[in-house]
Amino acid sequence: KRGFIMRKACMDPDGKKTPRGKRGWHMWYGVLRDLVLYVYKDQCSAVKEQPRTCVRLHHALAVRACDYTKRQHVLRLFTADQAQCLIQASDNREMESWIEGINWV
Ligand code: I3P
Repeated sequence: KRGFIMRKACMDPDGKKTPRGKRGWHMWYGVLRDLVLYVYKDQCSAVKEQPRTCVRLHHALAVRACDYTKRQHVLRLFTADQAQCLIQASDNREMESWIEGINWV
């Protein structure tokens, strides 16, 4: 699974709230592979550069973010290090596909 996503950090590792100034939405190109969500600037960088971030998905959980109503097609990703982020997909089908991908990698 791969594609453009919007991402917003909520909790840093150890469940600490992400500090102000770092909670904005940003667009990234995500690649799901081998229990990791690799986060790249764009499609091109995914081929030739190191990822900006690697989100480890072992013992992670993705659920539709029903409590987040400011945007549509948003999922909440809980990781084993107790970090949390929101990911917005382009439509509902994409969101379901990311949830499935993350929960079943
Ligand atoms: C954040 C940015 C986010 C906003 C967040 C702000 O500021 O405006 O869009 O989240 O609100 O802190 P910054 O870019 O300076 O980090 P929402 O879009 O969800 O409102 P928050 O403090 O409630 O997380």
